[in-house]
Amino acid sequence: MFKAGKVTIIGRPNVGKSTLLNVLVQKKVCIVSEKPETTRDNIKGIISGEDFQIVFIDTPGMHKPRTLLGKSMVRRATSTLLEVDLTVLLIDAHAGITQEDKRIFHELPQNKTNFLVINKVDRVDKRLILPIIAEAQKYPFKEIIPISATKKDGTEILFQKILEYLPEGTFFFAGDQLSDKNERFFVQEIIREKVLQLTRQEIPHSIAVHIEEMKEKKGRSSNNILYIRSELYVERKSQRAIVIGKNARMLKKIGEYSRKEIENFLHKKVFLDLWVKVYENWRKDSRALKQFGY
Ligand SMILES: Nc1nc2c(ncn2[C@@H]2O[C@H](COP(=O)(O)OP(=O)(O)OP(=O)(O)O)[C@@H](O)[C@H]2O)c(=O)[nH]1
Ligand SMILES: [Mg+2]
Repeated sequence: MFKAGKVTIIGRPNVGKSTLLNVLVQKKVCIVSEKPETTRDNIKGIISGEDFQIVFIDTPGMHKPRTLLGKSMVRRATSTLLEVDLTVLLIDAHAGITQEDKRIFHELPQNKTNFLVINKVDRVDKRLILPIIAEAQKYPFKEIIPISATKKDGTEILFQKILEYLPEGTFFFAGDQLSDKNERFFVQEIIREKVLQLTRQEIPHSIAVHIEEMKEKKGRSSNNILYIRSELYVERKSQRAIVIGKNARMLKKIGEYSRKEIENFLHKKVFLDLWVKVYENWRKDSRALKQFGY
């Protein structure tokens, strides 16, 4: 029997949804950072075997939105609930089951299969996990599974349990397809990840990356080089100065880290041309959101 299904991973910001998706599909599809609200779009990660195909969906963290971008993120996450066979509600073992987790739980379609997955168990004393499981048992979850996504602990059990519940079906995507997103999207996300990792405070939230151009050019030797021109948008002039840094040191670092990962990802030599621009309050501007694909 061939099994096929869609599975959404939903939960508060920063609980490890993107990390978990990458582990489950055994590839880096989604960017990860220690800052909340990293993921802004639904991203499908696909894994296919001889007798199965699972389409996992990584979603933006569910939070109380303060901007138009935040609203769009939460709407996108919620919209996945309708299209899937199974929902993984991910929580953080360190925080336990919070009020917000309960609110998200009440949004889950109760006629479908819902799992509660307790992540980051490596961060807490094992004795603290049992009370969380006991509390979770008051809710109609089909399975309650403790894991550590970063340590890949319990993730194989989770994968097998998901497979067990999925219906009989056929391929949604070609067997070798990894995601529903294209190269341009991945390049944009890799650059955004490096900015998130290298900057602090409000910069991670205020950054948008836009790929202007991606084009093969003849390199100095006869080998081709992929020329990528990308614009980094921030919301204020002061943020622009920070992203560029003294003697453009920060921007060089962002460029260097990004280029290395893009080259690894695309298996191509890359020339990365980065420009930092100001788009005042873009997160509250519907035209900007459209332009940036949010
Ligand atoms: N200790 C520990 N840290 C983890 C684990 N899983 C994820 N993290 C860390 O938690 C942080 C957030 O991870 P993400 O995967 O970006 O979380 P997310 O839920 O996708 O976050 P948003 O996209 O912002 O909603 C990162 O620093 C991860 O390395 C885990 O099992 N154990
Ligand atoms: Mg994420």
